[in-house]
Amino acid sequence: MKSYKVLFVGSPGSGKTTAIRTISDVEVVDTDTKVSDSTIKRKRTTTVGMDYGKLSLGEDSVLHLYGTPGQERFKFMWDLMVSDLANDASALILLIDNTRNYPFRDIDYYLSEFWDYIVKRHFIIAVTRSDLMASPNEADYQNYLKDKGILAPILFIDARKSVDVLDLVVSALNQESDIDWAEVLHRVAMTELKNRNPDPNSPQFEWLRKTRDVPKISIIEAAMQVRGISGATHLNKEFNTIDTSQEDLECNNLFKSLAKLAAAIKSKAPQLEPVRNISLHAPRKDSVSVFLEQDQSLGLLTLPALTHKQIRQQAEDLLQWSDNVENTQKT
Ligand SMILES: Nc1nc2c(ncn2[C@@H]2O[C@H](COP(=O)(O)OP(=O)(O)OP(=O)(O)O)[C@@H](O)[C@H]2O)c(=O)[nH]1
Ligand SMILES: [Mg+2]
Repeated sequence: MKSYKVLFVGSPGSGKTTAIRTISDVEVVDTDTKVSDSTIKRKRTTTVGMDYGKLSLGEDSVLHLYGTPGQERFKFMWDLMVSDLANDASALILLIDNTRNYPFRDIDYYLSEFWDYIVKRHFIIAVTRSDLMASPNEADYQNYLKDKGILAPILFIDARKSVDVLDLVVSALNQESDIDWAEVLHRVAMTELKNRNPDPNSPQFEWLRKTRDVPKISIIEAAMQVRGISGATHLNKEFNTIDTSQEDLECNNLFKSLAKLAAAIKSKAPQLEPVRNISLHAPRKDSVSVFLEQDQSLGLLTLPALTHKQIRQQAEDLLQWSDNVENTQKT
């Protein structure tokens, strides 16, 4: 039996679990858990263990599909998977969510995180959720990669559609000419119509079960699990504290003042773009940053080692997970 492996990586909500579920012959063991108790703007669950699925490619070959958890706080899993389970994978598929604030920045981030892994394997970029946000378009992505000197196929897909995900897999395994892709496609389409049975013999099954039991956590708890963040405060639209890790009242008040400053700038200089982030940096001290959205703000105290770009990436990830505050308070 010939066996192939591909690894899916990408930002939270980019569709890794969905893609694997869409084409797997076996039920994908559910290691998703509800996202934080200040809940969810983009989706209700996130992967905490990993995704594993399996697709038969004919009588004597099989494809194993692995997906990493997207959230930074589960990053230890990335290293574990890259060095172990998916070390002999032949391709890395990077899913990019086109609705995120800076999809190109996501590409840069994953390129640098997985560079050593990528250079030895097929590398494919798949852009998801472009039905919800059309820009950047295919040409934009191609130009961006060309400028960076990266040669990688770019596919625009809907991770919920088996045909689209299979296209990705075909591209990932394109050197394997002895696979009857038409047959695989037909079978996957048929399976979509049937109920799928769990495969209790899968060696990952037991392992995955063990990784399931993760308590629900809030945006503040999630923030505190990110390397380099030493304090966090979540503010509502009126700049009142929803939740905080900070005992230090002075620092909390500083977050509030910075958030209010942004509002003041907006009212005093309406011709300017609204300020979305204010940061105070001192070379050897913790940085104080506030990230503002329409209905909420997140204040972060971060160690000097973290660059501003890293802090921003973390704040974006965290904020994209928390529901707008009005909704949260209603429910
Ligand atoms: N509209 C739209 N929705 C999509 C598309 N691809 C995926 N989705 C949806 O986006 C969500 C993606 O969620 P997941 O598959 O859980 O994302 P993930 O990458 O596993 O996220 P983490 O486990 O948190 O890292 C699901 O609700 C999908 O149904 C797409 O192309 N268009
Ligand atoms: Mg997932």
